[in-house]
Amino acid sequence: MQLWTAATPNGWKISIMLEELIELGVTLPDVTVRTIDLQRGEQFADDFTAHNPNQKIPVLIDAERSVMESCAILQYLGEKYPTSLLPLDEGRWDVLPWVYWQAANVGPNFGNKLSYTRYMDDINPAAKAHPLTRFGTEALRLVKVLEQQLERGPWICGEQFTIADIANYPWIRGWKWSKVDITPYPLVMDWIQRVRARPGVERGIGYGVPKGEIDQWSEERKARYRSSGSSIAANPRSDGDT
Ligand SMILES: N[C@@H](CCC(=O)N[C@@H](CS)C(=O)NCC(=O)O)C(=O)O
Repeated sequence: MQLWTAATPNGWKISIMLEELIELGVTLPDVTVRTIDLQRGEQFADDFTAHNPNQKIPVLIDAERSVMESCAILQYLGEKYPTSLLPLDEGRWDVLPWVYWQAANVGPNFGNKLSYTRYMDDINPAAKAHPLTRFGTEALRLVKVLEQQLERGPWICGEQFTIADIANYPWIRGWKWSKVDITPYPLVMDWIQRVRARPGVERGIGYGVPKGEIDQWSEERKARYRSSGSSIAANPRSDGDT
């Protein structure tokens, strides 16, 4: 099995998943992790595009099958290696809607808020005002929805830690980087600590990041992400032309 990924929220979903499966006693096949250099545009290369026409990480390659979209990969692994991370009976309908919710809402809104907050220095502030308000307001509304959901139990879907927690955590944990102030939401703040305390999560968010920078990036790394973010956020390529 191969995982083509990078040290970003969508990439960490899959590394957390692999490590959580190992925590649950699953014997995985050998997984080769290939780090894709997004700044250099490796996602536009022909070999990458052949596995993911959408030209974004992560991609899972399992023999003849290539799976794109981080949440689809979570479901693929959850179904292939059945554990409490994804019930395969009726209970999957408690979990999958929150995975789709992340893909359709949390990822795009936190991602766009992050882009306008950190990566678009060359756009004049007046032009950024509307998207900043729009994505910031919606990101906060989603955090409020999460706060209400967490009234039902310690994890997003109740008593079990599932792929819904894995899908949402990497984006929500980056609230300071996205400048989405979640501090008025104590259940979300506690949930972040609870997820972070899991050994599988600790190892998963360590993929592609030096040990000392798992929770706090160095200034040099922040600057690197800022510069790669601005070129990636404005990159229209989809023709494999590097
Ligand atoms: N919906 C996709 C989003 C993937 C995505 O946006 N990946 C980013 C990194 S987090 C990427 O590859 N960006 C490179 C680019 O846009 O050129 C998923 O969940 O897999």
